[in-house]
Amino acid sequence: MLDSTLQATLDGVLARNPGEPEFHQAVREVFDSLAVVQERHPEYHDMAILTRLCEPERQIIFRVPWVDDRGNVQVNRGFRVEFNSALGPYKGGLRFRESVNLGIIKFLGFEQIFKNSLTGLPIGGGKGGSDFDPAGKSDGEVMRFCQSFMTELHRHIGEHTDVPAGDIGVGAREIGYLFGQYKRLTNRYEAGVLTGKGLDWGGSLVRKEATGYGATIFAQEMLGARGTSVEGRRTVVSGSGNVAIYAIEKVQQLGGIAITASDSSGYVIDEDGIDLELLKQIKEVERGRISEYAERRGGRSRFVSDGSVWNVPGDVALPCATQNELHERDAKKLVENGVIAVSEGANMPCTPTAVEIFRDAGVAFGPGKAANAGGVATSALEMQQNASRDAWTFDYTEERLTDIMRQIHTNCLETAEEFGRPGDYVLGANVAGFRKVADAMMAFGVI
Ligand code: NDP
Ligand code: 2IT
Repeated sequence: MLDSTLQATLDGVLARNPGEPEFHQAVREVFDSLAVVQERHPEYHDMAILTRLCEPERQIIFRVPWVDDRGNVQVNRGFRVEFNSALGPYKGGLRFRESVNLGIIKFLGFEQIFKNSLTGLPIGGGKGGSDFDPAGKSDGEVMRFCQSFMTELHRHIGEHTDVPAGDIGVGAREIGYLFGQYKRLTNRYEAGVLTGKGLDWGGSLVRKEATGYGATIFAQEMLGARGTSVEGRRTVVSGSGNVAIYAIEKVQQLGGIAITASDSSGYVIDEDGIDLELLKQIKEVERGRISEYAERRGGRSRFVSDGSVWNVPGDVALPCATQNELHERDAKKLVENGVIAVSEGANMPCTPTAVEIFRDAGVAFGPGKAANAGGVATSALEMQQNASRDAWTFDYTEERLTDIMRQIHTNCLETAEEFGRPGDYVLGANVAGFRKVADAMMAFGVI
């Protein structure tokens, strides 16, 4: 229950942002956690910290015209929401997918503020994207779209201002086209303006792997706190993109067995454990569909086109596809099947009711803003390397990532304990992420 001042603030935020259910969902969750902070820190309310935090510093919406392979003019909509720069330049990915709208970008940007704060690195929160979907487009079409997108975006970003990266639908190919156009328009080799770059032109080792590795490391830490580990554990994974692939890789490195992967057409289950080289070949190289995995793998693997991947029994669940992909019934099924840990590789993949079910059942639950922070943290390490014109080794960079994930885990756990909710990683992540941003905003005065 929120007290009346907090409730009034929340009502105000919801009312001034109509028709944005995902943004409302993300804001509500944070407010629920912050009730305990508000009691101890009335000064935050006096300075309208929450009201200001929920209002993006800047929102840019722009037309993205481009010409398809048949010579037809296409028009998409571009977004960049520069949410909060109290801790550093706005930082966060770009999502290219048909379903993208302002509310989705705002929920992602809002979550990014707290996630970036939790990394302990100097990055603010932002997010962007477009309702353009690279799936089914030729390389030439993707290139022309990216060039048009950057022709507007370049005026708003910069290594000290706003540093985009990838998200759904944006990988190394898209970042390459975007960086090329930025370089051409500005006549500057400003490597730190984008992260997730190719290794030959300013990218960081481990960035590609970082989000997925980090989500599994977070699961390992949560299990460690309960005296067990990922080793030997059956792990159910959704998605088969950047995050899912490297979450599976880390599960395998830690001795676990990842038995599923999915995309928007269905899921595959492989009782012998996912063959990662085959999955990478189909998804990263050929940009194919997940059903091809079962066709080529054979053995004890099969493709399921109807039904939920969460019906597959497992000890650990790693949702790595998209928001609200794991519902109440899925959570019930997972609990019934004995799941002990859930670590969110995706942003907000579990619905609020699903999260409640995990909490009531005593399942270790790692919320996305903590569990998937390894990606943006390694983006910040890429920025460090760019600023010092250096390139670190894989091992050194991975060691830094692992340390950061462990620190986030400890911070969440200790903060939850401090506020009388031991083991509540949602509360721990929201409060720990919030405090640092709020204190910086207090220091800056009303801006
Ligand atoms: P990719 O585009 O590489 O992969 C996305 C995967 O999720 C694909 O398998 C895709 O299937 C599936 N998917 C996407 N939307 C849906 C949907 N509506 N229903 C079913 N399946 C869907 O993206 P990422 O792996 O980079 O991102 C996955 C999640 O992780 C997102 O929530 C993102 O915000 C989050 N994240 C990503 C980070 C990163 O560094 N990349 C960092 C932190 C979080 P299909 O091929 O059919 O579209
Ligand atoms: O949601 C996320 O944290 C990302 N998509 C990564 C952001 C980044 O700047 O690396």
